[in-house]
Parts: sequence; C-alpha cells; structure tokens
Amino acid sequence: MRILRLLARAAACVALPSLLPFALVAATPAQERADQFLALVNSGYRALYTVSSEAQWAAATDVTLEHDAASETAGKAYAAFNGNPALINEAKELLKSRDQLSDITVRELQRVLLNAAEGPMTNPELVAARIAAETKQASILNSFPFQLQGKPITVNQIDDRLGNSTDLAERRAVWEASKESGPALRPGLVKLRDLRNGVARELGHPDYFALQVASYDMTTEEMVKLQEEFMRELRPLYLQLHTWAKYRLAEKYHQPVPKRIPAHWINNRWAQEWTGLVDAANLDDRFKGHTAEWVIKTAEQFYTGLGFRPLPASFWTKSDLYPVPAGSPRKKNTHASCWHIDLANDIRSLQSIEPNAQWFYTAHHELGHGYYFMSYTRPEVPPLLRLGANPAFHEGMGELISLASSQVPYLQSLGVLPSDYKADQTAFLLNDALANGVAFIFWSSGTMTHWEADIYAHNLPANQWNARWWSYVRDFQGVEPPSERGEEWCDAATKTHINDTPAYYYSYAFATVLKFQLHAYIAKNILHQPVQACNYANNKEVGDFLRKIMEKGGTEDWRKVLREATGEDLSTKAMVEYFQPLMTWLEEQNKGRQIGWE
Ligand code: X8Z
Ligand code: ZN
Repeated sequence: MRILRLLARAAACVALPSLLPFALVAATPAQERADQFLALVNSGYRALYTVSSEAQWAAATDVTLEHDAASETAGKAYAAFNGNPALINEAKELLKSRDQLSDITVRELQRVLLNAAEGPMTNPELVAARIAAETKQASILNSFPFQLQGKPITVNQIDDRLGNSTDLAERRAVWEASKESGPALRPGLVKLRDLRNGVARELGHPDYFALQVASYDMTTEEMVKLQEEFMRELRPLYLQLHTWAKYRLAEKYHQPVPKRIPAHWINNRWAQEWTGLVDAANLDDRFKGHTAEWVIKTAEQFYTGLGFRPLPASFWTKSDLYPVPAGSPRKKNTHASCWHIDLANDIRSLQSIEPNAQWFYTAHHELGHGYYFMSYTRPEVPPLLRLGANPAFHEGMGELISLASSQVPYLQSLGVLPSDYKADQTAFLLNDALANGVAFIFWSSGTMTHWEADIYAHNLPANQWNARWWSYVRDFQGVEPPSERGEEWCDAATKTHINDTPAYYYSYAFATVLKFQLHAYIAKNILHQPVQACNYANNKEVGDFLRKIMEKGGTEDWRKVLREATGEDLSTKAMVEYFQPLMTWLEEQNKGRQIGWE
C-alpha cells in the first residue's frame, strides 16, 4: 500500500465523529474544545491529503518534471497544514487533559501529532528539503532505465527471466542488471536518512524508525525484539527449508552444494520469496489462457463473494493496472500499490498485471487494501483514523486473501485447476513455506528490519551500508552475492520500500504472522476445514469476520482488535502449526545433510 508515507494518512468533511458517543451526555469542556479542533483538522487534513495524493499519483504513473514539481508543491502544502505549530501545540495541550476525553479523541490527537512529525513546520527549511529530496528519489526510482547487455529491459522481464532461465550465466547477468539502480539511488538515500531523522527529531522522536513504529505504540527496541522472536520461533523450520532448497537448486543447476545459496540462483531479486522450486505446485502455466483483466476482476470477485460491495466504478476508470505498452515513452512505478486518494470513495490501484501466478496473488493482496479503505470509510471513523489497526493489519488483510487465493479448492472453483485435480499436499505446503511465508520472514524480520534500524536508529555510516546489507543477507537468510559487492553499490536501495516507504518493512513480517493467525481462526472456527486446504469462496461469515476488523480502522488499539477477533495475542503458533506436517517431511528428506550454513 502506498498511502503517501511522506504525507501519510488522511482528513474529513464528515462532521464531528468524536461527538457521537457523547451526544446524550454532557461533554466536558475539554471534549468540546477537542471536538471543535478536530472538526477543523479532519477537514483540512482530508482536503490536503486528497490534493497531495492526486499529485503523487500523477507523478508515480507518469514520471515527468511537471508532475514532480506539482507533487513537491502539494507535499509542501500538506505539510504546511499538518505540521503547523499551532496545530501541534493545541493537540499537545488537549492531550494534557486526556482523562476528560473519549478514547477515540485521544487517538485522533495522537495521530495529529504523528502526522505533524512527518513535516513539522517548527523547522520549515528542513521539511522543504525533505519533501524535495523525497520527490526526487521517487522520480529516479520510478523511471530507472534498466538495461541488459546494453538493451532496455522492464522489471516484469527481469522477473520473468529470473523465474524461467536455467542458464546460470544469464541469471547472473539479469540479477546484476537488477542491481544497477542502487548507485543511482544511493546519494539521495544518504541525504534522506539525515533529513528523515532530522524531521522525526524535531518533535522529540529519537529517529525516523522510532517515528514509524510509534504507529504500533511500540519503541524501536520492542519492534526489533518482536521480529527476532518471529525468527527464533521459525528458525528450525527455516534451516530445514534452506537445506532442502540449496540441495534442490544445486541439482537443478548442476553445481556442487554451496554453504549459502547464491542470490542469482533464486527467482526473486532479493531472495525474499523462493518461488518455482516445487514443480508439483508450480501454477504459472495454469494462468496462461487468461488475461490481465481477468486477474483483477477475479480478485474483486473474491471479495464480493465474501459479501463486500463491488469496487467503486471510478476504480476501473482511474486505476493504472497494466504494464506500459512496449514502445510507449511513459515511465511509471512498477511496484504494486493501492491508494485511498480522497480518504473516501476514490480508491485506485497501480500495478503492472500480467496473467501469471505472482500477479494473481498480488492483485488479491492489493484489493485487500482497497477493501480495508472501503470498510472504514464511514462516518463513525474520522478521516484522521482511516487507517489499519496498525500498518501490518492493512498488509495482513491482503496477505490473508492472497494466501486464500492460492488454496487448491479455490483455484479449482475458478477453473484454474481442473475439478479432478489431485494436489500433492506436501508439494503445496512446501511451496507455501518457500514462496509465501517462512523464507520471507528471514528477509523481512531479518535483513530489511535490521538494516533500516541500523541506518536510522543507529546511524550506520554510509560507507558501511553495502557491507552491512550483505552481512545481514548472509547471516539471516543464508544467501550470498555471486561476487563481492563493494560500497560503490547500494543493493538495499534497489528495493522499492527502502526509498519510498522507509522504516515500514517489518510490517510485512508482522502481516505474515498475522495472516496465518487469522487464517487458522477462519479455517477452524468458521469454515471447519483443514488449514492447509480450505476454500473461503462465497462464505459470508468469513466476510463478516474480516469486515468487523476492518471497519474499525484505527479507532482502537490493535492488541484489543486482535484479541476480540481471535481471542489471542499475536503469535507465530498458527504459522508453526500450519507447517508442522512439512517439518517432519523435511527432516526426513534432509537426513544426513549438513543443516544450515554456519
Ligand atoms: O510491497 C508489497 C505489496 C504492496 S503493499 C505488493 N509487498 C511486499 C514486497 O513486494 O516486497 C507484498 C509482500 C511484500
Ligand atoms: Zn500491501
């Protein structure tokens, strides 16, 4: 979800929601004062969020100097409102009487301060410098001209070649081509590290990473510790998976078994998801007869089948869903995202959908954001709180539906798999672990989270960035580069989020754990089906369960939302249980092999 990280979150003309619970009892003077203040802030926030997201949308879907300039100007107007010192002071003042305010009012005021911290007008030069640098970085990222052997190559083509080529020399050349954007993005990222930290410190946050995890009501240390717990609990399974994968890949490429897996052996540019390793669960060919339009329409149907409304008509006219046609000079961001342009009904998605399994899951993921937006767009949720319970809940919804969309009975109901298809259960489970969950945790909780914590919270000198990146890839993921990568590279910056959604990626690890937890609840308590093979399709009770979580938006603490929905606290238990049958199988397969890479 690209919800304008820089401009973050939204505003309203929806009148005074915080008055509603108090309509029948006399409001305290503090509550009355807060209501008046928040009515103003919500409407200004929403108006400027809309202007700014429109401008950012134009810049992301058609990279031009004009669109960049408009986006920068709109970003400044947005910050001028949200970071206004009068607004900051009033929010702080009101929070001193928080015991006289409703819970939702307190949450709105806290959000006012978090939004202000993204562009505090207590230091206008710093904010202006940040917005200019963010705009420039996005522009370089979104228009980078990748080349292979001197010829232009698109990101989808890079992914296709890494997904299909069995020629290691070719794979290495493509992998190396995909890292060419790093040096172009490095200077901007070095500058942005300081600007982002400077902005965050202006309102007393220790650094930019701390500002982002404040959305979870957590500190940096708590978030990093949580991510380390995820890895600790999943490590035995990961070590088995890693071992199985490296033997499998060595066989595939006719190479000796390495200690760590060379990065270009894996289909994903960052080894974040390990797809295509399990032939019996490889569904790529099954999507060949379909169109990209079918992919996104089918994703919508998944949600309407659960009882959600169809997407607004404007979604179909205003979204940018398909790759730029060959030969078109237009440059656009190629990473999937979903946008809540006006914090009301203008919902759009930016994708480059092609009919294959990866885009099929991604389309289901993106619409998870879209349906979250739609669910909390209601008068009871003020624009300031039109957010997920936390960012990982937003990601988790899409991830959950993406997991559901990969289950065999659902694919059979669509005709992607024949109705008499006999799935090899172990193969599917193995593929899930490699491509949809376990390997991903060691990239997201490990490499991404630790590297970003280092650059923001621990001020890692820029001349150590690439070495640190690869030391994390080696240690957490057990993956190594095809050759030494010196500091002239900035391989972290080849990952979209490092540039335009900074200090956010732990949210995907959290979302992965959450998706297995929600999925287990749904399978056991609503569908009464086995967790590894169940079909959500057309089940309205599942829709009601998800809607109850989503329609709250950011009005309640995420811990409470999770406990009320599932009766549990956040835990990897469901994820470990989901893969338990696989663990036994892997141990058998890996007998006599050296496990891990140390
Ligand atoms: O960025 C995304 C989504 C957009 S919110 C496509 N994801 C992460 C990534 O691609 O790195 C989904 C899971 C991980
Ligand atoms: Zn997402």
